[in-house]
Amino acid sequence: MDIEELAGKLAAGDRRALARAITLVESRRPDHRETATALLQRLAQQGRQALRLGLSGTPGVGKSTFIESFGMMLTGQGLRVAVLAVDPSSARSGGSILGDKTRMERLSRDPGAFIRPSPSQSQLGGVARRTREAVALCEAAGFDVVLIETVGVGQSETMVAQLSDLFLLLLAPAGGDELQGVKRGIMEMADLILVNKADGDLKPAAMRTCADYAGALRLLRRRPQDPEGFPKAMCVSALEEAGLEAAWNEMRALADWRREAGVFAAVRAQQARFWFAEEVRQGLLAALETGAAKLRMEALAGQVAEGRMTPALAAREMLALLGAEAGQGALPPSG
Ligand SMILES: Nc1nc2c(ncn2[C@@H]2O[C@H](COP(=O)(O)OP(=O)(O)OP(=O)(O)O)[C@@H](O)[C@H]2O)c(=O)[nH]1
Ligand SMILES: [Mg+2]
Repeated sequence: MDIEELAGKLAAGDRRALARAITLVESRRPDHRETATALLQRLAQQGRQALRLGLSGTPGVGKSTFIESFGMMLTGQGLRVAVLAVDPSSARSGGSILGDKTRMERLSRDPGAFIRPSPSQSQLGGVARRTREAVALCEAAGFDVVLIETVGVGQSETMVAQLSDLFLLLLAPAGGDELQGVKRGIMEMADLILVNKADGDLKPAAMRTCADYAGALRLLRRRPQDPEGFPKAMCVSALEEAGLEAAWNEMRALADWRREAGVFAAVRAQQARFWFAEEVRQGLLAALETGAAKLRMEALAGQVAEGRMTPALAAREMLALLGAEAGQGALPPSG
């Protein structure tokens, strides 16, 4: 595969080239991985930037419906929108994939939009890298907004927050008067809380929920990356396409403020550091899984069990071996 040609087509916004490049970064084949790494390094020099929006919410809260309405609104303004999904396979049932096809039907046919469903079967480390690289590819292809969706389970939110410029939390109107079981850590990551389904019979409950969250957000410690009034809670209706422009205006206002305050670039730099360290960790773990490493590990374990080596000494030997292997470019599989 010719990297120059692929990079050229990507820069021209060719969607088929984008799809091919994403398939390349998803591949586990070592030669593909090498090409992907070279391609990404080449594209990084171009420095094109999209606004990266992370979107999280529990199943059924309306993520797909929101992405469709919000995405259509953005393409209607002439913006190009890419949608990526982050779903560790365990979180995703077959039914909702089918549901997505109908719920994002209009957006998936929109020439200004690109939707990449999440491939199944992966561990979080692989998902993280694949998504991060797909984001970079979408940016290189000139998309203005990249939406990264995740179901609110486990660590995937932290991961998506580390990939985004703005993190949006989608909530449903609460039944009673207590706040939904949103973990404090997730609240603290949110830049904008969107209470969805603020329509019909649900509207009063949505407005109460929104007020509750606005109150809860005010109690959180002020973050250096926020101007006055952020993070914010707002009501939207993805179904009736209400409140979406207002939400977009808030996102833009926040992003503009952060750019001017130098926060935007600083956060991206911190994220790059985070992912570098993460890659190193993943690389070491992968090096531990090679056949040779497993054999050596077993041999050393035997020595330790027989009392001929201390655990510390054996571990030191093992780590020295892993370091040499990881350093030789034994790249971990990406899946
Ligand atoms: N009343 C109302 N219903 C909505 C709204 N948005 C979504 N829904 C409904 O909520 C249900 C779930 O919507 P989805 O968009 O599939 O939710 P999701 O968060 O993508 O769900 P998963 O993909 O399973 O995680 C569907 O029946 C939608 O029609 C809204 O703004 N108002
Ligand atoms: Mg969905």
